[in-house]
Amino acid sequence: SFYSDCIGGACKKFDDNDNTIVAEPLIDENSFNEKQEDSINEPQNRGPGLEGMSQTYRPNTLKRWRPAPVVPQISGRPGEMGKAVHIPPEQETLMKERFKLNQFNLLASDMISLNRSLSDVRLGGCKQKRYPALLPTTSIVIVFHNEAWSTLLRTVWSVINRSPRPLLKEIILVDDSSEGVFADHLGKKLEDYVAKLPVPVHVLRTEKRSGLIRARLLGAKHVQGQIITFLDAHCECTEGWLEPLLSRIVEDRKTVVCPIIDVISDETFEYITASDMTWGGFNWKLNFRWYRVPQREMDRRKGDRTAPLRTPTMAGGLFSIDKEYFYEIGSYDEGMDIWGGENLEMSFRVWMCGGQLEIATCSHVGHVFRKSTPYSFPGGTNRIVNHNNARLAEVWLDQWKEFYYNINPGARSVPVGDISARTDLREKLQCKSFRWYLENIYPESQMPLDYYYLGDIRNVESKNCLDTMGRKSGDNVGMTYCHNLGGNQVFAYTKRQQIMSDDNCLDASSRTGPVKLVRCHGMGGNQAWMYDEHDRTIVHVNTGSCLTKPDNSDVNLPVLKACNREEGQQWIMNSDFRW
Ligand code: UD2
Ligand code: MN
Repeated sequence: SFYSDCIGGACKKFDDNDNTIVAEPLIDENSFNEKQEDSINEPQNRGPGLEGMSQTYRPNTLKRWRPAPVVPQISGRPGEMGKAVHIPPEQETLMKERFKLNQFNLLASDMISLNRSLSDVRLGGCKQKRYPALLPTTSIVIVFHNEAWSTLLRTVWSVINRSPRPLLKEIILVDDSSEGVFADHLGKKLEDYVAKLPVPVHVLRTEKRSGLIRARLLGAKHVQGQIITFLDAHCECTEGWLEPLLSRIVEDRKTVVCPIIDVISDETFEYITASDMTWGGFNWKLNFRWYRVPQREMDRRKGDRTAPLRTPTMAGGLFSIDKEYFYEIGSYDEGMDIWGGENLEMSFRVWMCGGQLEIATCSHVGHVFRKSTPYSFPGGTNRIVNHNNARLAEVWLDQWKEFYYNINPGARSVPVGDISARTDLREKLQCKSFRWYLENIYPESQMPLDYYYLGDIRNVESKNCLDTMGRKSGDNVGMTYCHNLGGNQVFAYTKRQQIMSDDNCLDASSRTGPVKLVRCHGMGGNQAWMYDEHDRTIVHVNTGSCLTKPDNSDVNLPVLKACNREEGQQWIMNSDFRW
């Protein structure tokens, strides 16, 4: 089973409850295996030295490394080997109370060892892989706002325990002005705690809440390693996670590499492996989404599932990047606040400006995906996310920004601020167009490369418009009065003869059947429609039937019928929007 929904943000339900409960986390400081350095066995997955790489990394800056030892299982502790933790019924009330603090099962997290063992989830082929004997060092940057102590420190411990020590320069924790109980827990005590760790760990604090983007920029400034690796504050790194990331960057320093992001259940903290057959995409609303890897990418990799996967976008939280390249390519947009948008912005920028974005399928890191956000978005969630997305749309999407604004008209009225520094950057780096990106990197995109029309679809007789009514794949498309606001009434008529709204396409499977919204498959079939501008008919190619206004106005469901040239089968696809 793998996680296939959008991550957070606009896909989350937001909860404005006050956090008033103090969690008492269980801390253990045991069992860092100091024997790592003087292990006598030659490492299994360390290959010969690295020839011809001195162009990018001077060999004397690279480190000889050995794989980190396997973290031993602490018997009797809950959650070992990534197993689920079940809370006894008598603690259910407490569990629910604590859940609200972080929007995950904090009680369960606090019961699990900070050093918990996980199983080796890699594909067999990954375990056989050899990596260069010399690799660059990395600094791990983890930003957080109101994070729980146990998840934050379990992230830190999993990095320490599962990274080859010579490659781990330091861990940089950036506290983005945590408040209340989180400020208490993570106040002075955090510095005290990390001072005892066997790896240099630095704690930085933002002066005021700055959001994850600017907090990461602060962390990056202090990085001393050659490669920056970003992680969220509720992750667990598994065996062999780091070598695939670093070795890809050594091969090509303009590569930005993500691990497979596995799922740590927000309910039980069970470690659930994600599919290596999904990659990152996005929809019209500019939500990051996982989609199935198309056959063409499997073919490029010659069917080898252990080979790095070129992904159109990244989820955003977990990736490695060469430090110099991070700045060369424009780090982040400092005008973005709190949360959201920076992941797609970086994805488009990297691809369009000469880099590449990959998922190293041999690297697995778990992450607690939450259904709603525990922290505040000062100024309003929609306002912030719309602001960030509008900035990226204005700078990178060219004409395709209209898909975003049409489906999410609220974003038009949010001020984007000054974007000149970012448009200058695009100019300076001589980045390619969004059309180039759609043609070469993401032809499967939900934003169609070629389309005839984007707007509402109006019936001549009833004067009503097609409307998705916000329904999901498999439901019938609806019809209602035309509101001229876009949103659920925006459709694109594409060169591939689809009539699409975001991820879904109009789809009919019989000559008199209902017309449904179905996930676009791009293969014609039941989703091919011919619009005749002269007759104004929308003909279903497979059946030859015509899209027809609903028979009866209380049903509001358009149907397919034999074509009859009447006005109920005439549609207008040229209305101008009035904003
Ligand atoms: C995903 C990414 C996240 C980020 C986000 C879009 C993964 C696994 N996660 O959302 O990294 O790219 O999409 O922006 O790919 N934080 C702060 N200050 C804030 C808000 C958040 O420091 O004002 C921290 C937060 O504590 C966490 C990190 O930023 O460590 C990411 O936030 P999240 O976990 O709420 O985001 P997530 O995983 O839903
Ligand atoms: Mn997260």
